[in-house]
Amino acid sequence: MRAFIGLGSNLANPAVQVQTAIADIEKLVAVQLINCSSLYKSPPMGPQDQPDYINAVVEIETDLSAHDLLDHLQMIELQHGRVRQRHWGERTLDLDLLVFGDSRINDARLQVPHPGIAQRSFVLYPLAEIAPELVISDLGEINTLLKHCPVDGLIRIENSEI
Ligand code: 5RW
Ligand code: CA
Ligand code: CA
Repeated sequence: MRAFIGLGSNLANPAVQVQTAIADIEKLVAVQLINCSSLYKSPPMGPQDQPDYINAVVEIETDLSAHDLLDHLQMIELQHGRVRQRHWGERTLDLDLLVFGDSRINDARLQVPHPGIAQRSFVLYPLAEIAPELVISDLGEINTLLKHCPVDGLIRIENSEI
């Protein structure tokens, strides 16, 4: 199955957190890394008294089920020292399963496509960078979503800045 994962961090050297998390995802058995967006920096959504975020999106191919993939992603979050703090607060690493083939999943643990995709520039722009032709279940063409999503202070980071 082809899947897309959103990565975010705003603590403990966010760019390094995101880059090492991409390497951790690549190391998973039954997961192949297909493509990787640039890193992006943006002001926090949610509480404003927290550091700016670094975000990226990766595309993978996997034989895992969506829920087994989620287990692995949550394990990687814990390995990066993620601790539950306030709602929508700062975190060392957040991994969101954005898209899992054409699947629609709605249960207590997992909502796919991720409900925030269309409203969050820090998800949509990196996703469109690596999958400009993507059509998302229920949401439609990525380029149409992009046209309706303000940039919201999102900046693509050049490799030389990391
Ligand atoms: C809360 C996401 C409200 C969108 C959240 C909302 C972020 C972030 C969060 C991230 C940026 C969840 N995660 N802000 N805020 N990047 N820039 O990855 F509308 S908390
Ligand atoms: Ca692998
Ligand atoms: Ca999350």
